[in-house]
Amino acid sequence: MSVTNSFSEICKLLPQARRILVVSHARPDGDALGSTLAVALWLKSEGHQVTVWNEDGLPEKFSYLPESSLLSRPPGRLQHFDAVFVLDTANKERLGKTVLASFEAPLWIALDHHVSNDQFGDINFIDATAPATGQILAEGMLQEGIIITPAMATNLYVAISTDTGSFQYSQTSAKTFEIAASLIRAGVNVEAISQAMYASQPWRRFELLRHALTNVQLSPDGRVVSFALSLADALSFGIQPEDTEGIIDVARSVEGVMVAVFFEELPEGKVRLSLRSKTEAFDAALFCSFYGGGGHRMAAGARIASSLEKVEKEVLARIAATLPP
Ligand SMILES: [Mn+2]
Repeated sequence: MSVTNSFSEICKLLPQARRILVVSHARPDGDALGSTLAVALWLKSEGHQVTVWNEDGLPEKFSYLPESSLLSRPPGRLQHFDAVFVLDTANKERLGKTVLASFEAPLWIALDHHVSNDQFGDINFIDATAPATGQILAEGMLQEGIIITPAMATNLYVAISTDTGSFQYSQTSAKTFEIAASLIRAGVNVEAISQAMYASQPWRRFELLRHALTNVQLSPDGRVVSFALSLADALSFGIQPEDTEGIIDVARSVEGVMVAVFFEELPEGKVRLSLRSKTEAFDAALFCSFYGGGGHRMAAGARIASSLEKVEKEVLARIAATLPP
């Protein structure tokens, strides 16, 4: 295992790899998918034979990403590659069982911004100060003089925009805006892509939002807001796994709230916990690591094997005990 701190070292290694697999974490978000597609398009333009997988395929709501049809689900039978490029993924397991069972590669390249990244690659380029994996990639590509096509620029822009909560979260910096400006010069249509990202939700998700707004709970001290979604309700709305993404950010928007929590009941007796922190005094990643999860200081998650009621009670009590008086 070795650690590298530069994108150029990755670039130097690539010519020796002909067949390259590009992957990112299961239940992919905009950063995972945008980064994956941007890298795939870049490697294709360099003449590599590129395969792009995600454990959960392409969620319907990301079908607007340019060249998104490059991405497919892993086949479930073993294939051989010269290298695998792993993006936005803190540890191997996050790739998902089927992805891991579907390939062998002598060279693992990991590029990520999760502080919890365990450096599973042969080459690891981890920048935990970056708000998105897409920003690390765009910065590297700009520095290396790689030609960024409009399709690559749009994928990178989506990666950065979605992971920064539309250029709002704590690690959004002057550099983030400079890189975004370069991507816009490279051909991003800001109005069109913003509408695709933020103004194109299906009605079923809006129904879920209405349900959330009706059932959301505020703690007596006004510092913790929480919402629980049962499996029965999820089924009645006919929601897709990606529909619950971002519901928590509506709750987060309440004045005085320090922590927002979303409990989602999953099949097989598990609960998905999503956490957002609005204060330095509460580290969401640290809190979730107690349950075997992880993420970032301001946004993290975990999966807990227990009933929805038990998890709700236990987690809310633990948050109350963790927050400063
Ligand atoms: Mn990310």
